[in-house]
Amino acid sequence: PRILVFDSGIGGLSVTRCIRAVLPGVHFVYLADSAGFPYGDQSDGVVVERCVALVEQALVEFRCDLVVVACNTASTVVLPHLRARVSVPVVGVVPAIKPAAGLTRNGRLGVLATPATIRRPYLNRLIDEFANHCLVERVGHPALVAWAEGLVRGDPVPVSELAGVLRPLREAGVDTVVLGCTHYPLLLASLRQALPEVVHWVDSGEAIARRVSYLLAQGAWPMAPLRDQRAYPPVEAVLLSGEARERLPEFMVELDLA
Ligand code: DGN
Repeated sequence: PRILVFDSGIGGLSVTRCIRAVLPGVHFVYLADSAGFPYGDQSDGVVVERCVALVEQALVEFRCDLVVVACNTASTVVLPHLRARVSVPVVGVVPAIKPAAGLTRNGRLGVLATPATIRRPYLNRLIDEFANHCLVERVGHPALVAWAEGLVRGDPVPVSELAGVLRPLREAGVDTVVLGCTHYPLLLASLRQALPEVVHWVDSGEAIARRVSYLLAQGAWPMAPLRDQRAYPPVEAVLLSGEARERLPEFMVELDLA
């Protein structure tokens, strides 16, 4: 089978890495709407229109069996529209509030996401449903995705500025932080450095990987385990514009996706 993983930028590569860890034989096409990045700044209508058009086009071109919208910001608005238009299963991503609420020991949770995701009512619904026994501190900051994108160019993450962004989480004394944006797992080393007292950093990658694996099994694509890890098919990446496109191949090697 072939899976189309879609994001506005390189964040979905963190999700691709998780899916590939459980489904090593699968072919991946990674599509980043780097020409439309960042989605957090666009209206819902623009995000829906771009995502639907790009995914439809990519499905025709690459004939994939399943789509993963590996972007929290887009998933909140685009999934019903996409499902109405394409005939393959579509998997979206939501912030991992539920598992995080099960992991915290002191009942203090941090949620780190794009400003758009933090503003959306569905985040409050998730918190009401799964974490109403917790004190939840939300931080939505636009710089984090830009820093993650900078990794492709080899730019170091400014850890002291990052610590500044994370200050409300430190002051709230959180022991568990939800990474509610797919770019953020790429910043994990710097996040740990900036906020060493946090015990659990929880993202949605593994849950998505389980969902994808379940759906592929339903569709009767039995997956033979690969004996030789070096036989993984490389991820085919398509970026729509920008500097990242030129530098991506090296970065994919770093992420072990090439
Ligand atoms: N990776 C996207 C997310 O998970 O929300 C954010 C990227 C963006 O365009 N802001």
